[in-house]
Amino acid sequence: MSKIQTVAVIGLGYIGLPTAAILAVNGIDVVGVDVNQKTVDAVNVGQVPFVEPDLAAHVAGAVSQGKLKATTDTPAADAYIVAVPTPFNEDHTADLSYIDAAAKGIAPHLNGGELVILESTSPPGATQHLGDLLVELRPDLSLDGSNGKATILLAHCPERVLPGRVMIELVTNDRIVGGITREAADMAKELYSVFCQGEILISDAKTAEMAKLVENSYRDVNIAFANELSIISDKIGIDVWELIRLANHHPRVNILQPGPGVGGHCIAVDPWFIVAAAPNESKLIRQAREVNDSKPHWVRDRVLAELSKHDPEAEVAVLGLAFKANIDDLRESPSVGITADLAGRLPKTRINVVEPHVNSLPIALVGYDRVALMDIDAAVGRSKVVVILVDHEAVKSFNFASLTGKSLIDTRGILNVA
Ligand code: SAJ
Repeated sequence: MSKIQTVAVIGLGYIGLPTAAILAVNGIDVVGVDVNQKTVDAVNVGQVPFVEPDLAAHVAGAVSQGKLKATTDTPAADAYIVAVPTPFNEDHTADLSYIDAAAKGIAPHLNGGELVILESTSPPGATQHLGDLLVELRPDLSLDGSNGKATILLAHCPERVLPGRVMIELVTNDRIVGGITREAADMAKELYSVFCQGEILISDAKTAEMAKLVENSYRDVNIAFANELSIISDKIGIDVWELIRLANHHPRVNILQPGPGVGGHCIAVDPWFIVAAAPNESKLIRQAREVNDSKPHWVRDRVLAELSKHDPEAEVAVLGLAFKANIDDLRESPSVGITADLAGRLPKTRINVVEPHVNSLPIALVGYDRVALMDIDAAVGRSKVVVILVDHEAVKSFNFASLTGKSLIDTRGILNVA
């Protein structure tokens, strides 16, 4: 039985809420803390404010058993898990203000001996920054027992779950636990053992921070390679999907898939934290980001080129807004960017948007009277240029066979599945 009986999870977003729920269904008394009253109210009646398979059942179960509740004020607890956003500033450095706000909420409740875990994806040094702030706010405490002071056990445990598979991967993924001290790492490992069936690997905080950033950069660099191949293939007139399929028959080659760009709040963000930490040394990582960030412009130019082949009244169908298939998450989505870019450049063109996972257009597309959300049959039926941006099941199962006289741009290769 864990020494930790009560956990406060600060930030009830895409990571905090699933973590709170999985701890609660495994017997821990969990209080979720969020600045958003609507989120707090939703959780307290067992509801979830976003789509993630199985999350609703976990939250509803935990709340009905009295193991999970939510509040806007940080309570006293045996352990605190900080899962707040770490967006980047204009200059690509990390904005740690949400971490700082969490520290201010936690500090008054500490007596020494509590575990504080930073889960938010963070630049190297952020866990130490959090620790420095806690000790500044509570000079009677220390991070390592120095000067005989009681200790705050501080660790970084990056989340690595894949949106769409969060409730499975929380349990099955291996986990890295980087402690400011070994004692902190051991206690964090004990807490994660409550629900994690994967291996829990111990390191120091900065290495754990970098491990998370490196995992996402690895993927970003490899997607950039695929995206660059798609542009090269288009230029020399070959099918990139066939090219990758063939090359991947090599036993040591595994090229990822090109797309309209890289979206989401992780892969498109995290590599910048490495670049900011070592700007002159991160050449490949920066270049990959730039390749992926420029892919939406290339897609936009292809749409404009196809549109110019049709009459001036021709309409465009945009299939998918989410940052990847079968989720409702539009954050940092290249598809939203491409659609907004087209809407801005084509004030006279109707843009028919299909996104089966949302009920209304995102803010970036509001205010354009010629941009409308509709079902896929209507959108494809009335449009001369059809651009596939997301490989949602609803898009993949559509019959594209008879689109005579229309231009079809497939950024996800769903028409080329062998
Ligand atoms: N994408 C491609 N081609 C591919 C794979 C992905 O264009 O072959 C695009 C997707 O369409 C999407 C973006 O990349 O726009 C990111 O999607 P993803 O499925 O690769 O990753 P995320 O952002 O949903 O989740 C990632 C995961 N990291 C890794 O796989 C290394 C997840 O494990 C992390 O927990 C998550 O980031 C996070 O929170 O950091």
